[in-house]
Amino acid sequence: MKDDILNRLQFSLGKDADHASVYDWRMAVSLTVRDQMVDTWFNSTKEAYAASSKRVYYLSMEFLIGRLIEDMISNLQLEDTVRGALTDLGQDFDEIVHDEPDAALGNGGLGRLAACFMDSLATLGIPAFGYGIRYEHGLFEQSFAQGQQVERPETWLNQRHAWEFERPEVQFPICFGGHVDHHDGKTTWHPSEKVLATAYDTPVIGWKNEWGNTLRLWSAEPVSQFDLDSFNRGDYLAAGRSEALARTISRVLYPDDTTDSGKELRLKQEYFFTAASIQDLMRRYLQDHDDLRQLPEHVAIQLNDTHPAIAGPELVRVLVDEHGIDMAEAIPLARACLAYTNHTLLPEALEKWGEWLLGRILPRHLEIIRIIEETQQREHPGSPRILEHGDVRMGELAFIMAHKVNGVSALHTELVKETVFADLHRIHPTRIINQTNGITPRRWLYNCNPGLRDLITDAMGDGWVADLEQLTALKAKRDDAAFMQAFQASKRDNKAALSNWIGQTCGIALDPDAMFDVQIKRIHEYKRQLMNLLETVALWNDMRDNPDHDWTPRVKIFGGKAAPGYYMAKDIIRLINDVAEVINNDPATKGRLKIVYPPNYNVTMAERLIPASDLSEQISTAGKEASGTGNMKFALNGALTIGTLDGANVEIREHVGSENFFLFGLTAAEVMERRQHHGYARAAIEASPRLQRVLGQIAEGRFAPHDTGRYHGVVGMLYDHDYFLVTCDFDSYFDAQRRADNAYQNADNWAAMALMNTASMGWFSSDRTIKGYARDIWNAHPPRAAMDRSA
Ligand code: T68
Repeated sequence: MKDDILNRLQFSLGKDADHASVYDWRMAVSLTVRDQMVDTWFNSTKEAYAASSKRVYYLSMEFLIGRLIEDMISNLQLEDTVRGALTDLGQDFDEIVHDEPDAALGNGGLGRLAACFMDSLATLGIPAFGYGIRYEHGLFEQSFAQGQQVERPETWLNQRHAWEFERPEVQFPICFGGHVDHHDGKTTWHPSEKVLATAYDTPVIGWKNEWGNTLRLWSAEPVSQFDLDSFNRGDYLAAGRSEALARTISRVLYPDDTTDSGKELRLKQEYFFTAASIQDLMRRYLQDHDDLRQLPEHVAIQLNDTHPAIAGPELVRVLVDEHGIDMAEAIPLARACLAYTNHTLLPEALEKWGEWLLGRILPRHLEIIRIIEETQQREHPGSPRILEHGDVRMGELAFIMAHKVNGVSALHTELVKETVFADLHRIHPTRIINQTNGITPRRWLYNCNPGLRDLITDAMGDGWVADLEQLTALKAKRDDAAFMQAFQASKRDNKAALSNWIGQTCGIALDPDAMFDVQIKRIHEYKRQLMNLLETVALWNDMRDNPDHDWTPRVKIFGGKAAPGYYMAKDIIRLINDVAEVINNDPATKGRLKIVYPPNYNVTMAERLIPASDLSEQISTAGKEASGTGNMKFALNGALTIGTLDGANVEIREHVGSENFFLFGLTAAEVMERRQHHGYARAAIEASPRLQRVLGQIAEGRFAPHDTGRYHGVVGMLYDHDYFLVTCDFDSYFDAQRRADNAYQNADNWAAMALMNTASMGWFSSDRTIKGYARDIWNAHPPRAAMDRSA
């Protein structure tokens, strides 16, 4: 390993050890590690070909993969080797690992789920490709200026990406615009614009290096580099214009989660990566098959939300216009390949495109959508329409072109059946199924929490890493005093390490024995960071009123970004920072209450915070969080949840036991019912003196003394249109927090509850989720049957 690293340093980086920077060392290590997985990767491809396996194609606008170096090293079981080699070379392993920038190619849960799925597909040995976009700029970098969010472009590709292989030979033309000709029964699309999609492949190697799949990300390039005529005329800007325009398509990740931005460039991005992926998978299929009617036996295409929903019409277009299959046959053939995952019920997130815009960018696809619409209406008169009020509704399109549609938690799936797709569900009663989300235990326990990982492995071996349900054996350890002591110590160590980091990065001193209460996720009204903050102010008031009470010391940690155009979310961020400023400097609550909000929350920060958490905030308005996956990461790492009956919280509570979960709040049915009552928010505020007082303080400018009107908008919203029922759930939430306070006072009992969480979370492995998709949707199997470790 040492020689390999030095060779790489010399021959790939052109540096000698005496002059190498941390970056040089990291690249040398990464390339060395990468070499070690290439055999597995090649062999997996060969085996999938030899077995003529069905392949899974996971199409996703986002893959929030974060840093890869630790995944790669641990999947290859090289931790000790690499660490040892670097120590011998006088280098610091941890410093080198932390030098890798996060690949932030996603907004949040949806993109991170795709990354966990890639890990599980490889671990299970299911032949699969992840297809997405190689954004030059991932999710923006967040900083705070006087408490307000400032966004700066993210620049991960300013450095070489160590894990990818550029594939200049894998290149497909992608067309836009123009018009369509119908002649002698033949249809021709004459596009007005063309770009090239170039592939970049990142190997995704499963646990213990047994199987490797590919994450193939597309980058947009111009058809011709630059216009030599313009250049020779001296018009240098014109010479590069078409190049710049083409590259725009893969330039930046849209930072709006859960709002449909409806922008032309976004539609082009969606079609760009979808069309490239379909050309690629068709080429692969036609290499060793000639009958396109067998396509569904070999190809499963999963649409991660509606963003790649144009895959339906695109696949039909390819089958009909390029391969001469009848339209009537092509539609069901495409449907048999396609499946669609819904991730949200929020109306503002349901994608739609103006018919006019879609027709201008993709004229042939609009024609095909009309034919799909007619076919659906003929077969199912009265069916909900894809085309409505001048819009193309991508949810309906995805549903109608999919043989299976899935929700991401039990509750969410029921709500999908009852609300957004109620009418389509009546027509296609077996199409909607549930696949509750999961998380990869490799990243979210094994790598991010070495203390707990070693404790578990010492107790039961490492079989749990690829078979997480084995963790139930830990339940027997609750009466083992030595084990419980070590369990508590590992949490304490993680909290001490986090306190150090927060001291260094935020300049705030924390007491590692305080309860670490954490809410990390995108800032959104439905996730109710505001309710958490109001409760914090109420607690502060109570602490000041009763200074002699035996208060449980708390550290409230927030993390998360707001979409740049989401003004209410940005006000909430500013309010958190303003409140933190006042409370953190109040001598009356010193040592009892702190608020920290480290900027630029990302995957790497999650890996730091989650293992050091005691309490996990999962407090969305019931019915709004489709699943949540952060909730699973916390519980697996031994945090207790304070939460509503929303998304996967419901199933987490069933697994860990209601006595190990702090439940509060209205149910989804009660939420819908409450909204019918006129003036529900004012009534709730009137009934809660505690809440009234907090809202009064905020409205008076207690936390913005030089700009007292700053939060009138926020407070006014709570009084007049509190759509997410912060006011209605406030008292119930406050009470649940006090139950958590009391429970925390008994450290041994708290640890026993935490252990029950860790021990009960095996079912939430994304390995279980992927087996569900493979069985119920894809009918895909590992070519090596022996790979099914759960047998
Ligand atoms: C999330 N959705 C759900 N969307 O909110 C979360 N949307 O409950 C669930 O656990 C997770 O998906 C995985 O199923 C998102 O993260 C987006 O990020 C998004 C991005 C662009 C446009 C729309």
